[in-house]
Amino acid sequence: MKHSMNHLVPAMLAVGMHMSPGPKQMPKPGRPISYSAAKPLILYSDTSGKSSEHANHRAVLFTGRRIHIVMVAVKPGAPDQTFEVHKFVDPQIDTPAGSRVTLTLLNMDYGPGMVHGIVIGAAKPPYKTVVPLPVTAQFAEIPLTMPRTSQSPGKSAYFVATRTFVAPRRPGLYYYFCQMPGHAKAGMYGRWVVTP
Ligand SMILES: [Cu+2]
Repeated sequence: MKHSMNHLVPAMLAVGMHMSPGPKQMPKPGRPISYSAAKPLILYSDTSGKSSEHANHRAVLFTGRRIHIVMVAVKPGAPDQTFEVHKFVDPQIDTPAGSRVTLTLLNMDYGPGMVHGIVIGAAKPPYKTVVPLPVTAQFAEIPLTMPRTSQSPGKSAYFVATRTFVAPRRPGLYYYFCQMPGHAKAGMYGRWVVTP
């Protein structure tokens, strides 16, 4: 038994390395990054996953066991209190059950109080000003992240936060939303679907 396990480990590592997608360079946690350092993250966010659109339903599907998703909070030009993924505003995000998800939040918003984070869990809309967060009903949280530092996007520094978590093993409908008081209520949320 032990012998066969030893054989499995290098194979699993090789698969993991081979299948690990994501932006080539990730910023160091806690430090703001320049616009030029943010650009590859924006490009990755705009292009990763497989998008689908019909009527006013927009979804971005991610497949595989290891997934990297970059969500932008309020891209310049996007409506207030929104997330952008794959050039969609607040799209549905689909990830397979049990997949290992690395989620990066890039806050591109500007102004006092334009602090944003992400909670993924069972709490469903309509939301109150403060969304109660029972630990048992959420499966991931990205802490509140500061807005950009300058009115000019090109001259700004940007704050980024990344967390890795395992999607629930049970397929189902969840939601992602911003935990800053008032933001989810104002529409800063979307569906997060755990697919079989
Ligand atoms: Cu927010």
